[in-house]
Amino acid sequence: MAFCVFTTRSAFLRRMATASLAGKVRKQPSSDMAVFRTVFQNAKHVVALTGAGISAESGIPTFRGSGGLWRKYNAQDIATPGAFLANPSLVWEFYSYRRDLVLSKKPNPAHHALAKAEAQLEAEGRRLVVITQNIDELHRDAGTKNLLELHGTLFRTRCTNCGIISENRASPISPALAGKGAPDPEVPDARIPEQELPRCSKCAGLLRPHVVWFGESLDPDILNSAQKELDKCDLCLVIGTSSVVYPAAMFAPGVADRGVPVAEFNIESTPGTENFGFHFEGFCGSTLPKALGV
Ligand code: BJW
Ligand code: ZN
Repeated sequence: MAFCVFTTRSAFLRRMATASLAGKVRKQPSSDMAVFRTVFQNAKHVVALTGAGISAESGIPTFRGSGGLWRKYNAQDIATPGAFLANPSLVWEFYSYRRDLVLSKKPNPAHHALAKAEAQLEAEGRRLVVITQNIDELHRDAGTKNLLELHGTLFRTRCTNCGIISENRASPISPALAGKGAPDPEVPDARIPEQELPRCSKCAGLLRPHVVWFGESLDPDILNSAQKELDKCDLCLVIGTSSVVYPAAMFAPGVADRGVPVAEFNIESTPGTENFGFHFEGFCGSTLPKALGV
């Protein structure tokens, strides 16, 4: 087996960057920022896949872990069609609380870094697109233009009767939800009658949040667009996601499988980490601006 000695740091960096560009994914992900920077500077088409962790430093709780509890419920137990069918009042309280919380929050340096990088790359004839699982619209607020929102948004409703989708940023979204939705575990369920929950202005049907719950299909157009970006990208960033929810969880491993470098930014390892060439542990509000040089 050939034994190779790199005489200078820059020779080593060049070799590593070439290896990464050639798609060699090592078992132990690298945390070498200088090597990543070289890969980033050479990339023509970057996909950033984001999850709840990118908004954590804006003060929005993540979905899993201790922050994911609302009252005594796991957030993932309420984000289901079954929960809405059984208790639409409870589910609307949960979403009403999150709408109000998000309306009071701003994008953080990680959101801004992606938006700035997109603009910089575009000026150089390169491309960066954000595929987000988040429903908080903070990427839009930061100025990201190339954006695919896989799981919908908190600020659209869909009528369960006629299917119409509408923008809605009202607070409260219906008078009966005013002051409701407090996350304290002692707060009792408001048990709002269905007629007083948000209703359709066209047909008076019950509205629901236009988000994707467990067991529901993602919008096929958005999914197709995401797949096209993933197929074409030559660098993928995976930021603040636990990589456990499908189909998003298979996006980055799929990119890595075709030999494209993938860099994960998270405060901890995830089930995806071992598939990726780079792992930058820490708050993405600090690591990402450094990595993108913005
Ligand atoms: C930081 C940080 C900082 C913190 N800096 N990092 C294949 C196999 C097995 C199951 C399935 C499968 N295909 C489909 C399924 C079923 C299901 C699924 O995936 N289940 C798994 C749990 C096993 N998927 C679906 O049902 C999807 N539908 C579908 O595929 O339809 C077809 C089909 C259906 C059924 C069977 C087969 C096929 C729909 C999924 C919809 C997900 N919806 C939600 C709710 C949206 C609305 C809402 O928000 O209320 O989306 S669930 C929830 O999870 C939300 C999130 O977008 C999503 C992902 O969570 P995310 O973003 O990763 O957040 P967290 O909290 O998990 O992680 C945060 C991370 O940040 C952590 O790693 C932290 O360490 C990190 N972090 N601070 C950097 N400062
Ligand atoms: Zn309607």
